[in-house]
Amino acid sequence: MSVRESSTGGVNDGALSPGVSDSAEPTCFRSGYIAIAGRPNTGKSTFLNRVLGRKAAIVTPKAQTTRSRVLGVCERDGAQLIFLDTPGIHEPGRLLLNRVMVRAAYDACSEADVILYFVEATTGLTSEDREILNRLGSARVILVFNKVDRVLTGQLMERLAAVTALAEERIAEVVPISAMTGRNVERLLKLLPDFLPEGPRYFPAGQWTDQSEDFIIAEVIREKLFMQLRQELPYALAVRVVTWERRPAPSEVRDLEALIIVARESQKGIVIGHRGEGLKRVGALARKELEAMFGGPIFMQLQVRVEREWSGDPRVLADLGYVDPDDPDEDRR
Ligand SMILES: Nc1nc2c(ncn2[C@@H]2O[C@H](COP(=O)(O)OP(=O)(O)OP(=O)(O)O)[C@@H](O)[C@H]2O)c(=O)[nH]1
Ligand SMILES: [Mg+2]
Repeated sequence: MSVRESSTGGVNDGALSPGVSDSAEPTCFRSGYIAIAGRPNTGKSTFLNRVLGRKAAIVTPKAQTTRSRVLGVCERDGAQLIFLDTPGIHEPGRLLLNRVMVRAAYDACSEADVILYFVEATTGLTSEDREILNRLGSARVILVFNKVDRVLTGQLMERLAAVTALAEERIAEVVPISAMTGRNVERLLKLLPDFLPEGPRYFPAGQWTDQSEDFIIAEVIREKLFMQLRQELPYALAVRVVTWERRPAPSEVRDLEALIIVARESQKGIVIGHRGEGLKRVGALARKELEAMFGGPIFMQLQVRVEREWSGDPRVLADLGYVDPDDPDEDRR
């Protein structure tokens, strides 16, 4: 195990000890899957967005924002890096949605060539993290200490030293970064090709995700709802796109109709807000972002619908893109 930070204690682009990737460029093309896993809210989606230089996954200050695996592709140093951002691993309880989320994270890790396991630099590796790591399949792990912008260097060094002392074979590298500021992120990316096998470009140049436009749009709206609503409500809703189409030329307008699904009648009123103000605010924020994303005007209509117990219904979860409808084994974990 080696720790990728500077000998002066700060996080920079120098290496303290040699690791797998200190050799020259890979001589052949490499490609493979890199799972981004960890407890909720550790900055996994922020990292994916920074690496891709675009918004691939939604980010909020609330835990359990990501609900399904989000794939993002980029090419670096003679390798195609295929990232799988995953929902934060938590104790799922009995709710099917939570079980499906946690399972998506474990599944992505079991398919991956290497796992970036995110912890917060402010807390370090907890016993809970170590339990999760033991259940993550056999791929090697790069332990990522994220949010280093929030810790004092001395504290960071102590926590890194504590992990190094564990000397777990499974942990190939420990890399402190800040996904938010970008600090040390390039350094981490440079390590990755050496963890991947030789292989072809699985995705054609230019393709950066496998998500549909409908899914991305629904996620942007959900992000705005997550940011606006308090307490448990964000967890009680989902978003589904009903219509997404361009009007005939010469119009540049796209029509978007989306449904905000809530579990109870009382939640509907809260989402809509007094005189519809809540829904208007969410709509305005989402439209602004989507217009920038798709480069043109959008005529957007949002409706709120009650679908009781939607988060426990496998068909609804499949419809929302949270589970694979062909996968019969959704209760495995
Ligand atoms: N200060 C600081 N905040 C960060 C950093 N990375 C992420 N955050 C913040 O941490 C919060 C959670 O970030 P996300 O990227 O949504 O975290 P996540 O791990 O994807 O969360 P889940 O999808 O819920 O598992 C957001 O408020 C981010 O802005 C970082 O490097 N520094
Ligand atoms: Mg996330």
